[in-house]
Amino acid sequence: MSTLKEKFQSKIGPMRDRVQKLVKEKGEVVIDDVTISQVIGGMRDIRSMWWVISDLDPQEGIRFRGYTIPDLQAKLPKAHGGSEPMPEGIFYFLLTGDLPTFDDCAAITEEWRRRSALPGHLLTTLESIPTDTHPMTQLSLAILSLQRDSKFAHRYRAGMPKGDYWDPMYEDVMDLLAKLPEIGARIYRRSYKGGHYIAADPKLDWAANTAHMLGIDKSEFYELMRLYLVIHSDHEGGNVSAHTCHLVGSALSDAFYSMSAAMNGLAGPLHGLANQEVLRWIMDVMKDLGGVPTKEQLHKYLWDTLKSGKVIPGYGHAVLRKTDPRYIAQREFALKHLPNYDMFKVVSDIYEIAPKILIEQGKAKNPWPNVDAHSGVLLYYYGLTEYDFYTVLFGVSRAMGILAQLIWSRALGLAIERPKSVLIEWLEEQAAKAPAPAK
Ligand code: AMX
Repeated sequence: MSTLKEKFQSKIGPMRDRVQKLVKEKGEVVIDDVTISQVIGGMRDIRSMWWVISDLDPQEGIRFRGYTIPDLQAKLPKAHGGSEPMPEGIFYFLLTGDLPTFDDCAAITEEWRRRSALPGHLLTTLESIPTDTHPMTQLSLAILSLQRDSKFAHRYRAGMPKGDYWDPMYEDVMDLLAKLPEIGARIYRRSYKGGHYIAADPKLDWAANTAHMLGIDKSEFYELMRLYLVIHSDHEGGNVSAHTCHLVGSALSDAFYSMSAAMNGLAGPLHGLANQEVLRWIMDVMKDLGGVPTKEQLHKYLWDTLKSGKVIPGYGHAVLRKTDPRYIAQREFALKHLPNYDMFKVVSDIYEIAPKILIEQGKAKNPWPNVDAHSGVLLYYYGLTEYDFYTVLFGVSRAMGILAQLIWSRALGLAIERPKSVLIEWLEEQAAKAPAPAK
């Protein structure tokens, strides 16, 4: 058994005890009220899901098991010669709650390398998809095709006690994470590089190998991939991709069904696809205005975007009410590595102007940028210019968080999700019964 698996197993018992005690002794404690607006408005902010591995504060942003992004940039192991944290480390940390050593990370790199070979039926599936199909559709189909080999599904069919569910789930998750970089790179190379694939380099870590198989062998881009794959990994449980994975998995669908479904949600323009939309919008700005616009031109362009009924992509958030720390981490990377890049200047100018305009417009509850407002410019700078592909990289990273949670969900025997839906007549009845508001 691998060290990571043993370490995880040692955490299950204490957490099961903690949950059982809480439910047995305090299960009836009321923790939230729900309004009609929340029911109609996307269930916003209703506290109704337990997430083990991260928590999102509206003001300060994401904390991964209590640690901020700068904390983790300082504490997680770095690849030799690098200064950004390794994704192997965030996965270890999210799953176990313990900070890994460099050797722990290296063991995961090696384990994922061993599990990384793509089966023939996945390659056949990919080859059957027209290359102009959106990369996210290709990703979802590729992941789903791996379901054939799910260890969880096979063990469940053979009959397995509930207490063992976590074990084959862990195995499936490790298989899937190991294969995702090559799946992503294949989608990229077949869609944009004529199907000329690049073999993995066994000497490289998971993130650097992703960069290498995409065809960008620059140490700075390796560093960007490490940072990118760490910061996109998890954003608590209520966002569309995380919640989808959680919901589908709650029916005891395996990791491949759950992850493929999650990617279909990530592909929405209000969620992960926003990173592609940001780049497309910036390219339009620079094309329409003949290069880097003046601030006055940008001001007008932003208003024109809003007046045409579109959103400003990369701005706003369902939970956050401040600039996303994932944006800040990427901005710092840009200030260090590409401070004079024209497109970075446009991104910075938008950061200066867009919040004021959104505040003036008065609709968006959060006028500040989210993670997607900055990721595209970094990828573009290093030569990854095909922005329709960007959400695939988001998905490769997001897999680490939502699949770590999925293992926990099976380890804890969490129930099938089944919230109660209601009819408009019932809501109107509740409204009629409520006391009139004080004048
Ligand atoms: N530009 C223009 N209008 C915006 C806006 C933006 N960036 N963000 C919010 N609004 C509007 C909403 O469309 C809504 O308008 P409506 O009343 O006419 O329907 C109003 O402001 C209130 O919305 P909200 O409560 O502030 O946001 P929300 O929780 O409903 O939605 C989000 C959040 C992210 C979907 C929204 O801010 C948005 O569409 N942003 C642009 C797309 C984007 O960047 N998505 C990525 C989010 C991060 C991620 O998941 N990867």
